[in-house]
Amino acid sequence: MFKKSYFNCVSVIFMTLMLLNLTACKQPNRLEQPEQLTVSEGFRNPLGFYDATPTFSWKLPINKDIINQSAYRIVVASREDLLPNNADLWDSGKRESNQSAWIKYTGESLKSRQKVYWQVQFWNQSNQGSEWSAVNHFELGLLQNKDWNAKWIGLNTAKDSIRGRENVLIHRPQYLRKEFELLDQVIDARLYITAKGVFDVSINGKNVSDDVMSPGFTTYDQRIETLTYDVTKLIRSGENTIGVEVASGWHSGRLLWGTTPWDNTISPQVLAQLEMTMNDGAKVSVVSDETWKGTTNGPLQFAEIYDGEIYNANFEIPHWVTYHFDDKDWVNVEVSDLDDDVALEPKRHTTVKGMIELSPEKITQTDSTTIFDLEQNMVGVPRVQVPMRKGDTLKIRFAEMLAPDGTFYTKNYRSAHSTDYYIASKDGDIEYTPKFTFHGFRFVELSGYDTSKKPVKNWLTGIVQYSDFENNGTFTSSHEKLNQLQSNIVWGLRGNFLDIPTDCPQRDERLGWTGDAQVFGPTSMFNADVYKFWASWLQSVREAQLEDGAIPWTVPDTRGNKIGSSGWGDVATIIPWKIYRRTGDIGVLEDNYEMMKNWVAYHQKKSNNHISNMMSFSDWLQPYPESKKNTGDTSRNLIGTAFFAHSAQLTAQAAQVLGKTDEQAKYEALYQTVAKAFDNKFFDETGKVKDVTETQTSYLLALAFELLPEHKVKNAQTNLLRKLKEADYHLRTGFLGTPLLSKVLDDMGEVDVVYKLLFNETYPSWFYSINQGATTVWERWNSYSKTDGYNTMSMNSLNHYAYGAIGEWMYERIAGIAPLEAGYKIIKIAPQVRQPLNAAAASLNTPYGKVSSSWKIKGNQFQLDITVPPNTIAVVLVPANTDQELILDGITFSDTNSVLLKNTRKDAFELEVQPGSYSFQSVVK
Ligand code: RAM
Repeated sequence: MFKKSYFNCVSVIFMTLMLLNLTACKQPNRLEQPEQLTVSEGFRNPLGFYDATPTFSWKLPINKDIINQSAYRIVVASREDLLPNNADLWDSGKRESNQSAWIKYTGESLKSRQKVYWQVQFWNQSNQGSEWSAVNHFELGLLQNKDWNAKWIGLNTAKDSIRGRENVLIHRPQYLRKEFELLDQVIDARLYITAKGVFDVSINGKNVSDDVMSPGFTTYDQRIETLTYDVTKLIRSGENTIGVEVASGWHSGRLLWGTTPWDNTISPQVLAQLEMTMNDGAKVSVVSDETWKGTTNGPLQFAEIYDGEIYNANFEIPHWVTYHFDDKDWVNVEVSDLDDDVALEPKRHTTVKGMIELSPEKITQTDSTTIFDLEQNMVGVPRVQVPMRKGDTLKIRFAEMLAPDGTFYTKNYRSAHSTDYYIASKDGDIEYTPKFTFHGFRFVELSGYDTSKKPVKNWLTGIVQYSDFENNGTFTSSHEKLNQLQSNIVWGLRGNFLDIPTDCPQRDERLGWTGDAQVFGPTSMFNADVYKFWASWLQSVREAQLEDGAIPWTVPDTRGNKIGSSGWGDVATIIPWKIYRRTGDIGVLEDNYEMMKNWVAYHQKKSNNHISNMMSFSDWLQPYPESKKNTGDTSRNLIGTAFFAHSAQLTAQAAQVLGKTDEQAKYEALYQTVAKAFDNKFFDETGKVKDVTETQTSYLLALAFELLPEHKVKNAQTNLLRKLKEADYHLRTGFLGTPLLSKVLDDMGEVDVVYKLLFNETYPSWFYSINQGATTVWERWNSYSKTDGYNTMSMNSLNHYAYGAIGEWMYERIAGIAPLEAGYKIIKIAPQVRQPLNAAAASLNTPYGKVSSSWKIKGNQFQLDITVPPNTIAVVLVPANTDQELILDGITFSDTNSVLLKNTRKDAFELEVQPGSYSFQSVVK
């Protein structure tokens, strides 16, 4: 009996295993899992997330069996163990769709603090399913003001009435602390925190994060961003202390035009809420309230963005963020309630951090000072490690460049003192990194150190700070100066993406100038993963938009003068549209559509019979202005009318994408009407500018924005070429005209002329500044020259990204990667091969994965290597003498499943290419 049942049991197990094996064999192999999952504008597993109605995106793995996606399924749950089969928040079900980015969440509504888990699987072109992706997650921050029990706290630093530069009220930095005891073990702890000002927080003596200048710069009178940190590991059972340092920052500090419209007499304040879950499930919280104490008697005596810091080590407060610290000399904080009309919202893009460290290449010593050369104009702070003598003051000065005699050139900082001081409390080595300021510099001058010691390079490190984003693309070529230009563009981006897009990072300005943003935004999207950065700033633009639709000159608006400028305010239409083209995410159009319409309405209000009379900074800093004005020679009204038409056209296009047919027709008609008025007013019958000064930019605007009737286009193009020829093929364009040059000439078939302009070595040109030693893009084509020294104008930034706008054309046309459909679902790869280049290459992370194009030419042998990401298709133009053969991956080309010849042009093979990597060779000429 026993024996028999034993036998039976074994056979049952055996049979089951066989069966299982059989079913396993029958199951088709699952494809590899999707990768690089992100939510909303590209966040990876965010904590303190802002978006309760997120979108989901993923990328298909690279595999020869994966060409396209035919379907997907997303599952979302409140606990990881519920996935994939018991998703309690949302199960999209299997959806037939090739969309693998920006899928809207339509599940249960999500709330503050909620942790959400999700994963996705897809099916390929032959309906073969993939493995489930890894489980990703996000955790929402505090979404509403009512989630806060904390109060704003701080000391009244206004009452000291200290006045600084430009007579602006100075707030001494504050140190705020609170002790608390916990009876039990903490299993989970979140710190929600923000400031009116900028803060740095630590718990039990340990820094909570390496973020700097948080919470960043928003329209403070409407919205302040909040940060969320997982501090579980910093909190212990028993005695704990939290300490916050807070300084003026953008909120209560000095900004151009004196003070801020949100009133810098308000002393900096902190809002903090520490929420803990204990071992037994109990919730305990510690919030900023009247029980906190504070002092301004700490080492940081002064901190201003423009002017720098004063750190006096004699005032250091050892152990002030530990429990038994005696704070009897500290005072109770003042407390105020939350303002109902200022929304507290989780930060919606990444924080600023020290991203790169630079070491000096050269040092030059005089008797008592040493100059360190980082060989790169950068933005951030220094870390100094120097020997000092007790009581001495280390003075740290900055400069973007040296005067020809080797002395410091700081005139272009204007009123920004941009100097840090460290006062030593003892003999010996000190280490200091400024906390609540930043500088734009390549050179650092130190004085006040112990001169008995010989200065060495490692006394100084340059810490490059910018909003924490990743590279999104690369561009290289066979031409050293073009590569330097690319590097200057990228450094301009790093230097001016410090929480908001700024005009410049070093002088008494550093503001969100809308025109500069409009001009450089598109190029930034190639080089860096900045969708979230722009989406966040666009929220500030929406908030800053005035009743009548005007967009302030700078956002956040620091001037409050209630008027818009054409070409600047058009950031409202141009950036959302450009982001949509790059990402394919219609969310950015949905969010900004009302703003676009309102801006067009403002244009309308500022026009008579559709001819604009709007204020404008015009073609800012055009070289050789006859008018001798910064605004250049192009008619203000011509510029305004051109942008009116263009913004109406972009709004029509946005309406079309959003399916708003009536509005599309309305804005399309408006665009046509304004274009017609523009043509009548500013162009004669022969396509020549009339009644106003004829400039390169007047033709560029007319052609770029398609404002002329068909029969005048050719003549206008000829006139533009004449103007260029008159200038010996040099540009005569400022901020608004320059970005249009390459596109307009390219559309005219004049790529040779673009190359000529781009490779010009003489003023005004991109390489001119490179020849003068530029390591970033300059505000003026001749901010400095080896022969004449510095431009004498006070407005002379050496880190101004606007002219870096040419970068878009370098990626799209020199390397040749452009979207044919929004988001690069269809890609065009069509490099423009011209001397003096023998090679160029670019790669770009699209929503579907990395696309790359790399070409080289030797004699008449041309080679193009490309990668097309999964779930896209590419139209590739291989330049060639098409009488000669085309080689694909080493063998004579004939149609394959992946590459089809669509057209044989005289000078190129046009191919349709499926995802994968390919190498083409052709004979040119
Ligand atoms: C300057 C800024 C900026 C420009 C405005 C009009 O002060 O630096 O670049 O947009 O003027």
